[in-house]
Amino acid sequence: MKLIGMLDSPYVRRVAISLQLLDLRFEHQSLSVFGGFAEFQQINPVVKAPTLVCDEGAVLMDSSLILELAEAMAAPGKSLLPATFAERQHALRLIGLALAACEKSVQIVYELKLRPAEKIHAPWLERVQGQMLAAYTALEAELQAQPLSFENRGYTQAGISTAVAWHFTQQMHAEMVPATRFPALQAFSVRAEAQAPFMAAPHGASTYFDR
Ligand SMILES: N[C@@H](CCC(=O)N[C@@H](CS)C(=O)NCC(=O)O)C(=O)O
Repeated sequence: MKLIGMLDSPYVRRVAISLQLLDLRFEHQSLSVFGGFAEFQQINPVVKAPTLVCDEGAVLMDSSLILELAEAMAAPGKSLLPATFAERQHALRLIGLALAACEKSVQIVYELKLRPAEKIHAPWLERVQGQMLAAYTALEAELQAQPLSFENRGYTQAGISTAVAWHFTQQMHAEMVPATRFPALQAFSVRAEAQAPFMAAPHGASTYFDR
């Protein structure tokens, strides 16, 4: 199967890291939804990153749906989601907060980089910034109450999505979300970025390389 999209997208990155941890082999094509729009259209006319081209030919999009398929493809007993109800509920809350933080961070990028300066709508930008901060404030409180960990290869989708979201926002909008105000998230992110599956899929324009 082939994962399409650039690793500067937190959605593409969470999929690239998760596929490795689920022991699912994949090729990666680092294609931009902007600079590579026409080429992307040939693969997926909707031009959404990530796109997954399955071995059977199906073209999937949306990171959570791709990860749902990946969980179904993984060997029995291999999963990034906890099995018990209480732990699953907690994991889904963290993943939801991380995805909301990603969505708001990406909206801010589009607002600031795609629109001409005179067309930026300040009230909308303020609202989205507030939502992004609310998501990180809630995530920080969750991590303070119950720390996430990668010790003993304890990778979970909640951990991956939280770490990827935080790193993305720090790359794009560090001034809006000062790391000093979110010490648990910052410390967890530093540990996550030092892990092999994260280093193999670094934020940016490069291609995931199967080492
Ligand atoms: N909910 C989607 C969001 C994916 C998304 O918005 N990706 C961006 C790149 S970061 C994209 O495809 N942008 C192009 C567009 O929406 O036109 C997911 O989880 O995959």
